[in-house]
Amino acid sequence: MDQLKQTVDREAVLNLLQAPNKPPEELLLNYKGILYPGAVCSKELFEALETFEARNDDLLICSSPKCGTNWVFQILSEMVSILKNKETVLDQLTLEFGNLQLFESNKARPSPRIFSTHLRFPTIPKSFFEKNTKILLVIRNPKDAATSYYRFHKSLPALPTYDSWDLFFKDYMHGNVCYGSYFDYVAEWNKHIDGDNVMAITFEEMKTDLLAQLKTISEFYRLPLTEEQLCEVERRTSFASMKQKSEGTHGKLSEAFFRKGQVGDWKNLFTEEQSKEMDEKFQQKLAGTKLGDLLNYEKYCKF
Ligand code: PPS
Repeated sequence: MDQLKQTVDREAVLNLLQAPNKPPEELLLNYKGILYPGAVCSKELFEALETFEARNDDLLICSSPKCGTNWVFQILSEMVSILKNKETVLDQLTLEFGNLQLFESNKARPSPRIFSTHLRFPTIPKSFFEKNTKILLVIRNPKDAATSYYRFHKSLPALPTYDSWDLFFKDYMHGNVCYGSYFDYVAEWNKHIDGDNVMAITFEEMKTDLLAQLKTISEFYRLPLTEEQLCEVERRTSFASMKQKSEGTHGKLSEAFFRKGQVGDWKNLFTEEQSKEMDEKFQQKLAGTKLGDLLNYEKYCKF
């Protein structure tokens, strides 16, 4: 039975991630050659997304898994709430999660809608580009993204479990994980990063100076927050603050979504050999590109 038929909100999606009700062989859905979490994604929804109608005032967050989606969602949600004088945060709508009923209810939501997605560039509904929706691309250094993703597989029942980091590393490097290759993801975006409606930010820059990044984000979205309001957003979206609230926002999955929130945790997991293998992949795919430079690989990805 389709569990989402009864409830069409984010809580239902979180419940399915926690208790997927699928045998291990059905945890992954292969759609057009890319893997997805089968507990919350379906072919029907992907087909429906092709005709999704975006709005100019939607806020779209794009990121490869484990690069800071939930953090940036919370930031945008706090910014919008503060400007609207509301205490409640908005619902996080993940484009590709849910069923057709949820898809329909998302269509009717009032503006501004905040969507997040891990979809690869070619599968993002065209209408976001036709409507000139502003898109925030969040990227993170691949070593920490891989580390976070591996830990996530251990703590999220909806994803297959790996017996070892070495096995996960192989799959990550070959793009045999949900949403495919990190390197292809960033390389695809690199071809579309120059438009006025797209801005890229990095996890590492947010960790270094969150307030400065909040200013940049609010200017990009033309959200006229005062210095004081930006400081309030900074306070509410620190790792400690989000982790503290996470039982309310993410229920039983709070530990899975808010783990360490650090830069450089990869050094506790990667071998020298694995580190070199990833360095080579970075050289091949991203070195010298605009997003490759933004990642500041030498600073964040060397022992
Ligand atoms: S997901 O599941 O793909 O949507 O995950 P995503 O939200 O993109 O990324 C999860 C990682 O982001 C960390 N995180 C934060 N770091 C710093 N500050 C704040 N406020 C914050 N919120 C989330 C989260 O802990 C995951 O990283 P790791 O390295 O696993 O801790």
